[in-house]
Amino acid sequence: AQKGYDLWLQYDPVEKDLKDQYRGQINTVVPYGKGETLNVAVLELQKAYEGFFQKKLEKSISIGGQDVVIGVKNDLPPYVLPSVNNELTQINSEGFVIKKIFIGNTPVTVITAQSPQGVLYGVFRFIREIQLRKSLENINIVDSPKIQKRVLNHWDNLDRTVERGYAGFSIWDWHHLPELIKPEYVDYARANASIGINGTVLTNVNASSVVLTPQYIEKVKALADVFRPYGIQVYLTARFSSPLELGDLDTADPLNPEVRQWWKDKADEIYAQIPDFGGFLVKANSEGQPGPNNYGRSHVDGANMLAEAVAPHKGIVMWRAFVYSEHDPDDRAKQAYSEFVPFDGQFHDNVLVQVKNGAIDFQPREPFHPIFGAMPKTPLMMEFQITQEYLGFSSHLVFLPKLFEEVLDEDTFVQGEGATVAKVIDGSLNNKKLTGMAGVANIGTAKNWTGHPFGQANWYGFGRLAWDPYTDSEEIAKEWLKMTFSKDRAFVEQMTEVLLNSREAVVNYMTPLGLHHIMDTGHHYGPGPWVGNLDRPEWNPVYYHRADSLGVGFDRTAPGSNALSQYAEPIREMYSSPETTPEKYLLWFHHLPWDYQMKNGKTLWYNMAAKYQQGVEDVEEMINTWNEMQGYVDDQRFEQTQMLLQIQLKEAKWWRNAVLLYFQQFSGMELPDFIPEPE
Ligand code: GCW
Repeated sequence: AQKGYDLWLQYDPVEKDLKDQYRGQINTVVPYGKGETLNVAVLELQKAYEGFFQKKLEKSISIGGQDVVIGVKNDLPPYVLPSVNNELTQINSEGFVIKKIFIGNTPVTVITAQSPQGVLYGVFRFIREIQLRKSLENINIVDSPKIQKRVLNHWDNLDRTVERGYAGFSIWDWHHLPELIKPEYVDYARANASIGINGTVLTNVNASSVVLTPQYIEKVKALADVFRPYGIQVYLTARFSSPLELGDLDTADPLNPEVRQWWKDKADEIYAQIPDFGGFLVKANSEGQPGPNNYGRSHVDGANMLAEAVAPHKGIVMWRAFVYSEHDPDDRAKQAYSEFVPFDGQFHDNVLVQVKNGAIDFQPREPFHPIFGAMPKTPLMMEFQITQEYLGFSSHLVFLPKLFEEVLDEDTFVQGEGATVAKVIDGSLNNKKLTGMAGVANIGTAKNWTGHPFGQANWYGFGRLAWDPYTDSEEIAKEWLKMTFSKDRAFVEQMTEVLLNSREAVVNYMTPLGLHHIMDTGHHYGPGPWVGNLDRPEWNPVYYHRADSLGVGFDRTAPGSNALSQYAEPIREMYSSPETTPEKYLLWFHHLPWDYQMKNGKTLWYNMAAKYQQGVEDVEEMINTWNEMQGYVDDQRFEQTQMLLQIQLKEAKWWRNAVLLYFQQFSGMELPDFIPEPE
């Protein structure tokens, strides 16, 4: 069988010397309460136990020594409650408490929460503690998610192709739904619940209105029924022109009463089938998608209309800020901010404005999006891309939590120092009542879900950061490696280094020093800095690097596009001069001469070459380390990764050679000696 299907939920036998110790802490499971979420929690614990100890975990109805008591607070027996009451006051509706307590002289482990979902998260956490070989002896964990809506965005089409998907086809088998429920659906839900993901948008943001027909709503309901026990809400993308396409209306104008009624009716129809339907995700007036602007209306008009339709059902609208158009050729990076910031405070309470992490498009590195911090009265949702559209698809090993962490940790300075992006997103900066984080999924029909075995780490890491955006990416790397491959120290330490360096490696060999969007066009795979013939100026790599004989880079300071003015002080001032701009963002904000002298005293040209070379060497190092890991990993994943790393090395060289040779025409400078002759 193909390795990797079980993701990080491999419940392999616990080592002999630890087995008794762990088993001694888990006698039977004693569930209190009822309901399908509690049921799946018990089942998961039993499944894990059986894997760890090859023995069935019995259920009992009364508490004995070393039992695991699970249930929501209100269902627990009165003699258990006092020992966890204090902890229960510290958690939110989805948080949990895992605590070793004594009832008289009887030691038991309690897993409790305010809601069944919290209990399920607690059970998964308890299992993880065993997977990570942590002690259960005096276990006392109190944890709550810091962000409310933790959702995957599937860019899955109804014909099962996946936009920017590199792991096969869509896992949603629409053709056989609603009757055929595949085991994958359950395992998908388990995996998501195990990391706290509580929502999934099933369909592509480039949406088809067909999914809103009764025939499809029935299919969506079938999936929602599978996911519900796992605390996962289902969302759909809403194509703005749906009333035209499905509703016999001749307009989709959001201020037209018939259109408004159409959406209300549509929402009612969906909620009649799926009472806990999450709501809509909308891409409007972006890349040719229809939207309120088509009728001379604003994003607020559009978003609020949909928000009103789902509000009676407690639904939300996630309205994307990813907008740019060919009519504003000056600088694409500025457009979302200029279009959205003036509307701050005008969106309804159940609208989240969903903003990509950077102002261009999911590049290997971008400065944080200037909208973060600039809309204090509007709930803003982070959109990360887990699928590697611009980062080597599923061929390259890139550990994205490092990228996500970098963005979340950036200081927007909007209210003085310490106003990090994470604080904008978790709502703490401006007391936002609705919070969210979205990740564009990298999941498909590949037998290991993500194509590249290490792509799983990015799904896992996204979930962990959506739960707690302050989590250290190093911790995530270690957890994932231990649960996915091996707990051996030597393996974990060396591979953690590989994961943590892999993000900088891809930046080095693709777009160092603030370069961006120089991938070949359309598919975005491999280098294409020379492309300049596409109709829309902002789709051309030459638009972004602006190389000429005088220099390279995009001047976004005042004399240039002045996109920099969208950031707060002191960023604005610091980045206005190349000397005080972090070198990682240098060419994002400045157009500089090829012989511009950098901090190390060498020229820009030299440094650029050095970065590309470094990127290649980074991959070589990854390969060397991986080759030493053979003893820790099954042959299948070992060899698969080994072969994929060879692709990555070949392509790192491709990038280096292509970009440097292309830019050399402009720089007219010699390549430094460390760049090898082409093979
Ligand atoms: O990243 C770009 C992609 C498009 C995508 C768009 C978006 C779904 O190239 O494929 O469309 O962004 O995020 O809407």
